[in-house]
Amino acid sequence: MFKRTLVTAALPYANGPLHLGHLAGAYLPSDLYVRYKRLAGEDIVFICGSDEHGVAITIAAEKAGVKPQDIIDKYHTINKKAFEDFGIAFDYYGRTSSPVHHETSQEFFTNLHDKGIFKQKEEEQLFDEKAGMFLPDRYVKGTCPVCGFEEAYGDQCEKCGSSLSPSELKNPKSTLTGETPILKKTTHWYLPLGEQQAFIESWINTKTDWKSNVLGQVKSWLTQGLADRAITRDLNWGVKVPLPHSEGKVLYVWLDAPIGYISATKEWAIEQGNPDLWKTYWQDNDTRLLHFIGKDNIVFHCIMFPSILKTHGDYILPDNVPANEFLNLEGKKFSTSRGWAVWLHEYLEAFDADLLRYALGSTLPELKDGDFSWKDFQLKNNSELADIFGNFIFRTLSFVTRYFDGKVPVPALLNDDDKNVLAEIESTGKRIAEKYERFQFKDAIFETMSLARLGNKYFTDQEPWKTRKTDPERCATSLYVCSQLVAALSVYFEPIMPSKMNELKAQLQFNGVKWNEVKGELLQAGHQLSLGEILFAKIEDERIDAQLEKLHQTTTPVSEPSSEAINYTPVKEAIEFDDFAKLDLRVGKIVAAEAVPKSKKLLKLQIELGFETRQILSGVSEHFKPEDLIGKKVPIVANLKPRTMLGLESNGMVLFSESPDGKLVLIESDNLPGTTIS
Ligand code: B3M
Ligand code: ZN
Repeated sequence: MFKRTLVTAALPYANGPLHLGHLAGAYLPSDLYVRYKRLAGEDIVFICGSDEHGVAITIAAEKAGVKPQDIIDKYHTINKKAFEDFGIAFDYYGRTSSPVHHETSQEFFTNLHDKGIFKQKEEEQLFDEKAGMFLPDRYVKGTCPVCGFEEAYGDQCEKCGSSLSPSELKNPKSTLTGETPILKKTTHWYLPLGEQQAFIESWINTKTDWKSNVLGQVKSWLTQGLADRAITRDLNWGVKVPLPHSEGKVLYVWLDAPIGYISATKEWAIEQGNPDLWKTYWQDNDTRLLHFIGKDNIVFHCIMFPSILKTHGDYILPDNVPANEFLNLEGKKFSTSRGWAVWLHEYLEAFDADLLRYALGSTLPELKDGDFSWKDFQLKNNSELADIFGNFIFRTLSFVTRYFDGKVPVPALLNDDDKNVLAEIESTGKRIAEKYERFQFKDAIFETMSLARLGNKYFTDQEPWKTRKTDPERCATSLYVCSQLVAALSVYFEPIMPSKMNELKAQLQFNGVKWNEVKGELLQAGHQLSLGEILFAKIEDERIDAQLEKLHQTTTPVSEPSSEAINYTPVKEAIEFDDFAKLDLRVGKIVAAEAVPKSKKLLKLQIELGFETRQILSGVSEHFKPEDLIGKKVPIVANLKPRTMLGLESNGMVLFSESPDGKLVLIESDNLPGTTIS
């Protein structure tokens, strides 16, 4: 039996806003768990923070044309607030740029280095001479050796999914300058994970209660065999390698990020006025450590970080890593770059946090990928929250208000139905608790709603609107029972919908109780209620349609304020069909793109049309970098007479769409190059 629990939720990169996929992976499940445990009266601390290192940050800065510090400051603030607004109740939300974190990570590195754990290797890596820097994997693009995709990254081909190393790419190019990188010698430190294989295997074998999706992934890594992992990088952003002669080298972000859980706990302890308190949560065997993450982080939390903690020696290892699978959106993968996402801060402008907590919680991707759709969100809200739970609350409270002066009625003799329903309060509470303990949050939510369903049915069956006249004692007794049920639900629903339940408790004039005190009489006869506003209203189709429309229109991650009126360009004068038919529109694939020297606007594009490749000049360099366009399949006016600009021939025209703020947006096609558009 553990005396206390430390819960961590994956530290989101501070390189962009949070979307619903993030919430469904790590944050909503961990928050449900922590809120439930707090209600159960257990000692639990909940830690998270921003992951502010690595190329995720430097690439975002590069793209925005600002410094990494600007990016992390911006998104740390936005994400911290979005979490608060969504009701994620961290005890501490840290950030890995903090001095405490840099010190803690360096201490880990030094500790392991002094123990002689690391291997030092000299090797050749790609170097961009123009930019004067070694290129992280993500800064190299080239042709995938497996499938021939020309836009593969140095670490992965997004077309065929192969893991790559930058030296495997054919025709590698630096994404910073477009130059072909050279190979240059550099020294790095490696964590020889192979030496930990036996330990990890025997440790994982004790974890019989872990989720099957997590164990499956870990075992497949182990079957492949653990290899050396480089834990340093040539980069000027991150935690500096604390060794002499290591200028320009930082810790690999996946070495320092999980240590961020520890540094954030240290900062929390300082805030508590008890700076050593963090040790109780990280170094005492009576503490249960849980990492909530998404499935792409499993190897780091189940193999790499435990190896580091174990080798250091002073730390406990995770008791469980309840990782979730991925959430899709309307049947498609979330994609930040394509704007296929529902951003949390934008959701919160339109609807209450709690409605999403309920709807998303009911479809969490616990063992397999899940899907969020707006129609489903509406259905969950309307037919469960409004029609069942909300209806039951409102019927009960308004009836008591109207016919019993707002006071919980005095019950007469309880019959079997009453007793059965009251007994369900405690037994449902136990069933829900069991689900929480096993990280089965979807089921926990389902069980919780089933008690509301039971209450609603009981109310209907009891027909108090009739018994009020025919059998006043029965009427009073049934409303007494309903009042107890509503009070119980106000506790059981608290982890799921904390702010709505605060409103409900205010209407009940009820302070709430601990989880296992939800039984017997929660509201005494005569207790005064205070009916307030309806808690769950229906969501009309228009509001859902507006969200769907927005989703299909949005092409950039953070969309412009929705209130912004669009000035549509008037439709041009009508033309004859024959005029239109003269146009030859085709799908063309941009296979090369480069700036035209001495021109501010022009890009020189090579367009493959299947039957030929031709050159088109396009005045779009203020909107796209050449590398943003390569590989894209776009509409082309194929029969425009060739023109010469700045001494270069342009044979055709690429079509773009212009957004209200004057930005050009790609119109992409899935069809083959050369196919017609009509
Ligand atoms: N920032 C990756 C991610 O957001 C990473 C998690 C770190 S947890 C220590 O998927
Ligand atoms: Zn590939």
